[in-house]
Amino acid sequence: MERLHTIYTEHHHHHATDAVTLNGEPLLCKEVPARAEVVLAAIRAADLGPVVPPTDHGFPPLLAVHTVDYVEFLWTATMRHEAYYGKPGPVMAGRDAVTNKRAAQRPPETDFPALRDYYTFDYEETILAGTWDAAYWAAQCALTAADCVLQGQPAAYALCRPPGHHATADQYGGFCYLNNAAIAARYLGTQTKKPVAILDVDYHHGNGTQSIFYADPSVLYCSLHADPALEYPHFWGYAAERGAGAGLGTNHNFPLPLYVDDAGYLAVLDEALSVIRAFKPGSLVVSLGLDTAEGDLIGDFCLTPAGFHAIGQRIAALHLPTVLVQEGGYNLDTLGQNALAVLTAIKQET
Ligand code: Q9C
Ligand code: ZN
Repeated sequence: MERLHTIYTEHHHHHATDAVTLNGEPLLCKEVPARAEVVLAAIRAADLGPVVPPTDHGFPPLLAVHTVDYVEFLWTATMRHEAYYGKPGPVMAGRDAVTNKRAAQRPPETDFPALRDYYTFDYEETILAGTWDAAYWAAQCALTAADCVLQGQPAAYALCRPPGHHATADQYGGFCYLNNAAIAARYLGTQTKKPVAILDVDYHHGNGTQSIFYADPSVLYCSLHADPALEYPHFWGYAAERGAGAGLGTNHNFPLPLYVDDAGYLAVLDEALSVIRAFKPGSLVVSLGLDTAEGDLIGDFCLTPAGFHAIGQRIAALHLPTVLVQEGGYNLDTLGQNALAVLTAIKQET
């Protein structure tokens, strides 16, 4: 392929996780704006292809994945926080967040702290004044990348920030608010009327994506990730989770031991790719986390740039229209190089 399009917008800066203090202390969130900027700089330096802004698809494709009450909460959370506490946020989940994993009743409108904790499974998360704007436009980046492949390009890359794969239909967590990959997958399925496969190579299990499509036979979810017995998100990502109802058999988890290297990773990736081939999808969405890299600040895998290049080659060898969606990856010294290793392989092989 001549030119691999990158979809990028500066809106992500409004989710300014590097500029937050809580009781005088910095937030110390590793999901920072500089992540997107180092990837963008690497793409520009290598002249990978055009960098284009997202087009606005509005709310319908977001609401095809997320509930309207959740979207409304995210959109208004910092305003509601200020109205309730009489001072501006950030919105920080409270300790009740962790109790909300099972069926629960939505608390009354007037109980802001309970509502806040109802909509997250993760008490370390925060919603800032600009989080909604950044999350909205990240989802639009994924949708615009989907448009590129719908228009006939073999692949396109959405440089999404914040990431998305931990976000469920109605809960945020793990740095994720709107599930960019799920939104793109649902949109591709609707537009093409064909099954869609999602390959999630982030270090963490994409519990949000899994849950959104768990009973949906038209979307295959395959994920390689650190064993949830040892790693976040702790409660999801086991191999026994195979889907439910009509979607039984369309969810495949490949938990891996810590410190897995290129060879160990690629052997299991080949198993996942066989599952995807057998599903005969019309298109592919890749949740492209790069926190599997050696030296990542959060992940404990040991993938090298050569490993990332091989991942890109194997994805390209599927010969499917492919939307790549940026997820995790936290070492600013290697993130750009590793993204480029995957993306140049996709560009060369398709
Ligand atoms: N104290 C993504 O890579 N942090 N999210 C766990 C435990 C959550 C990672 C810290 C990591 C979420 C998109
Ligand atoms: Zn991750």
